[in-house]
Amino acid sequence: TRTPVTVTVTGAAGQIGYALLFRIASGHLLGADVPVRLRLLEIPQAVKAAEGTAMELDDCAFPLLSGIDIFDDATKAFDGVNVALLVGARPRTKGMERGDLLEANGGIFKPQGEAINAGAADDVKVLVVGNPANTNALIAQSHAPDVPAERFTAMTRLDHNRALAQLAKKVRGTGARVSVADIKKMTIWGNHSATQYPDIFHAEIAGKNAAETVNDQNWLENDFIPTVAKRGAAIIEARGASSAASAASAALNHVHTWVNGTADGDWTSMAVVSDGSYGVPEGLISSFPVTTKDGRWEIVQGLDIDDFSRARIDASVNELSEERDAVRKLGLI
Ligand code: NAX
Repeated sequence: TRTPVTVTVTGAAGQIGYALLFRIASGHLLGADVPVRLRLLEIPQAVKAAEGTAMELDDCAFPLLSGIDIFDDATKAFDGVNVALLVGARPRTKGMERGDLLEANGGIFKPQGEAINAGAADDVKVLVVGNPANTNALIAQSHAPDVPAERFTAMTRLDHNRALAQLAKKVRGTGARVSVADIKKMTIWGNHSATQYPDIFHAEIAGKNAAETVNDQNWLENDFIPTVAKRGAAIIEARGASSAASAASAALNHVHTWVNGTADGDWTSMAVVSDGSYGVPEGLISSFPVTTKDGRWEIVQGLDIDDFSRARIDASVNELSEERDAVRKLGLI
């Protein structure tokens, strides 16, 4: 039998945590043949709720789940971690300025970065889901100098999946039989925020260029891009609560793809540390088209970026630069 993989989930008692843990324990994170050990991190007030979830996990009798431990101490929670899912974050509340939000999250992601640096396994992979995800990942990464920077990533896979769904819907509206599985090479660029740029100019639908197939610039600018970028707000409006199951599903997809690789002829979107590709300043954690293989990611190179795309990528990357400047000023990185 295989040695269990240690998976630490922060914010385990939250709504994404509840949608995530049962699927991790049933093999959707790493595969149906990989046993997992869960380590849950919560704030002291939410430990009891996390214990309740752990009771339910026990009651599922998942064959792959080899144990659950619950902590309110990051150093203990990240000890020996192979896959770290950083979901818990400080939400923006009424009257909170952006600086306050960044500072509050710095108070969470700095110590978590330090704890990962101190105790994580050599092969640790980190996914930050908690918002502002890109900048929270940057804060954690900057406090983990002994962990290679490329192991810190932030989630734009939900945006990627939303873009696949919207594009498939549009093409089906023209009478074509298209499923999300027929769409390859979708890209989300930039920040996981309303400035993100979902790019269909390199995407393919059943082997044909997606932008040419759709051939509707008005839809692209005034429907597709804003619908994808503002989908989180639309879900809150409809459901009365923010995206949870879809966010959990995307987190599973992100890690599964990172570990198991992208298919030939396809790529995915991940926010990863920039090496300067496509003019994105080195060191920013920005979303790119990436391929993965053997547990490593690589930014897809050589794509033509036209003026329309350039302006949108630059706008989102500028926002990331501003967030980096703000957390620098606050002494958080
Ligand atoms: P909830 O408020 O339901 O849960 C958050 C949990 O985190 C709470 O149980 C809280 O006690 C815990 N927590 C807070 N500080 C902690 C700390 N220092 N250590 C450990 N746990 C801590 O939020 P939920 O709906 O689960 O969302 C979690 C995060 O995901 C939010 O920041 C949210 O904005 C973000 N999202 C990110 C998405 C993405 O695509 N990157 C999409 C979905 C989601 O909005």
